[in-house]
Amino acid sequence: MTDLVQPIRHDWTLDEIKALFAKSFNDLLFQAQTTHRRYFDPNAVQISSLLSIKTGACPEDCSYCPQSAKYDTGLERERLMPLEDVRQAALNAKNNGASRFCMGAAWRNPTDKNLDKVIEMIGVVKDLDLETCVTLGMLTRPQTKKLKAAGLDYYNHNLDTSPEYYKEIITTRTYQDRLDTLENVRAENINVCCGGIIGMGETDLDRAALLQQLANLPEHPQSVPINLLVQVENTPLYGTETLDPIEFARTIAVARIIMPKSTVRLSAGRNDMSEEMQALCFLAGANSIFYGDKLLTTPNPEENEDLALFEKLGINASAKLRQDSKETAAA
Ligand code: SAM
Ligand code: DTB
Ligand code: SF4
Repeated sequence: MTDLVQPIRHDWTLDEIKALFAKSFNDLLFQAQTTHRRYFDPNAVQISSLLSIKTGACPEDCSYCPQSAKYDTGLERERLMPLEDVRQAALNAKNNGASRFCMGAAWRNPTDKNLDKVIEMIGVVKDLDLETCVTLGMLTRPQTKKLKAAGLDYYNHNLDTSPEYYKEIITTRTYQDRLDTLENVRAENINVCCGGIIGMGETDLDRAALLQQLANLPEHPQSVPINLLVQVENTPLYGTETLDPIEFARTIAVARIIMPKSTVRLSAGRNDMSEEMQALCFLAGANSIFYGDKLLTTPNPEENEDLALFEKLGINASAKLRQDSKETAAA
């Protein structure tokens, strides 16, 4: 192992992470790409499609989110989607080439009744031979047990930002609440999908501290979504100064270096990114995207644009990124 490729560690100090961010960009990208090639096929990118199964009217106050009931973003409040509509959306995603289907609900946490309905949805998606992921808010241990029994492959629950900046962004649940849910998911051996949002007006130090939190979890999340804030009118973060694209690429590179075996997803925000910037993010070690013309409520690039970009870059859409992973075991 060269010292460019770091072992799996859970004791990253903030100074070490800051030192990675401070490297010359070429050196940082070289290290990230070298790390990436140690564990992954460098030309394979996993693609997941998203569906909002319950949109809007969320009681939480996440200041980035168009689905919070506290902000008037013009979203219609919707009820939980009927099972047949979910099946149809998953079938479309599969026919378009997605390997994983992620369902999101605008809840603080699911009620047990709602969880049973989501479990039926997981069943119909699995019957289509797609990997399943859900993001439903906070979960108790009995709820994670039920999801495991239903065969759920991934649970998405983000830390969003650094512990320090967190209170500027959300007041209705704590950082510790998030860590507790992640622990419940891990305890059932469900793959963890956990990352954050950058471009929310946080400092360089906050970005380093978010990555430190992720890398120092007891296990690295199997999937790490790095979202660029999608600015939605009438949310408190609308009008935040936009993040320098080079800083975004650096964040992907540092995530790749310190969580070498995790899938790093270039997540929300691609609609505002040039092809060159996305190519830079793949070079920095991103190896997953959200695929399909809609995220949960906001636009994402059209499928044909993504396929054309993959073609130009010689990237293959692939469900299998590496041999030795818990992820492939779950697939
Ligand atoms: N309500 C559940 C929760 O918050 O855990 C699940 C759905 S929530 C929309 C899932 C994640 O989407 C959030 O944790 C956040 O990281 C991301 N997200 C929401 N709004 C976003 C935005 N405007 N830009 C980027 N990411 C966003
Ligand atoms: C994640 O990290 N990003 C996705 C997913 N997990 C559920 C959500 C992005 C949402 C962007 C804003 C919207 O479309 O509502
Ligand atoms: Fe609700 Fe999730 Fe949006 Fe926060 S991020 S307001 S919890 S839907």
